[in-house]
Amino acid sequence: MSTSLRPVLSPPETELSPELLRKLHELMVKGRLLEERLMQMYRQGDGYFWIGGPGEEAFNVPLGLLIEKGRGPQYDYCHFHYRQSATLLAMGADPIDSLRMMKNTATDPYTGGRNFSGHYSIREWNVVPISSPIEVQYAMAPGTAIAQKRIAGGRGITIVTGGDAGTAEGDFASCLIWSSRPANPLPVLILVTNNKWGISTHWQGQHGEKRISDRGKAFGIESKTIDGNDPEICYRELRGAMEYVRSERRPFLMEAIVSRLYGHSSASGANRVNDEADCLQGFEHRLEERGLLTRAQIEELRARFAAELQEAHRKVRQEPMPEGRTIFDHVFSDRDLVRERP
Ligand SMILES: Cc1ncc(C[n+]2csc(CCOP(=O)(O)OP(=O)(O)O)c2C)c(N)n1
Repeated sequence: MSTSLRPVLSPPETELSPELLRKLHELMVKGRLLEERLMQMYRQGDGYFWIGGPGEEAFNVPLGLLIEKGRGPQYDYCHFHYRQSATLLAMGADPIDSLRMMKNTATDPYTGGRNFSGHYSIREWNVVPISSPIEVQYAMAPGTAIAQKRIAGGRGITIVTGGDAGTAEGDFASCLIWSSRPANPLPVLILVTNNKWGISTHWQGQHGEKRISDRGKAFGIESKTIDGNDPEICYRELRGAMEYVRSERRPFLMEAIVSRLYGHSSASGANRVNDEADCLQGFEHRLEERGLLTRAQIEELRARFAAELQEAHRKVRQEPMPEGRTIFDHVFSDRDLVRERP
């Protein structure tokens, strides 16, 4: 597939430590295997729908490692979209819970077995419920950022992610406008993972602007496009952008060019594509060349995670589905009031 998109290359900066590089790699492998297991579950009838982020690990893992997680406005607020499983893993989520959400078991801690795969919600970490209608998260993000701005000395920021096609929605424009009002600029890190597709519509026919990040310029928002397939670039650039938003209390718009390795979702077949760069393969070659990992160590890591996920799958298969009486739990703020209505 041809594309006219060229990421802006980052200037050389300080090297990341070997420990951090191995950690990034380990989480990227874990993230990829988790998605492959979820797709397998869907194919085996242990789930109704798959959507996730295989191909975005080089961006999503560094993001998760850099987030200041916690509850309340002193910590980062996360307004994510549905391709963020590797970010959650990097934040410390247990992979078995993603399997539970896939299987819609009552044990799913994110939605009690009531939502699609990839639709996380974690109050303790300020992970706002992920929405199926795309892009609404961009309109909500300024709200938490306003709360964070009001806190004197606060370093918490709001982080919002979404896809390239969704930037055509008005919610994205609302985010740019509300984050950059001169009277009250907001600490929002506005992220767009550009995989060059909106389900089956290619980027090239839809965007008059050269880069999505260019749209920030009109609002005076610091903006950048980066190579989202390179975890070292992603880590450094995200770290820099986050530090800017944390200390300046102003917005930053970052576009990351990523790959979509299994199509849009199970609705489009979830088959492996071979014409897009695989960030994990590229990173592994680099780590081998630098002598930081051997092929045998990489294979051992994969085998270990694959066995763990297989075991988790077996366990989740035995877990109960939610009971009918819980259907209104967590949907309305006052369940009894709703029940009393005629
Ligand atoms: C408001 C709304 N319109 C349309 C859809 C159908 N839809 C689901 S995903 C998607 C494509 C989104 O593409 P993009 O924003 O590039 O994100 P990606 O899925 O590629 O990461 C569309 C149109 C939807 N879910 N919500």
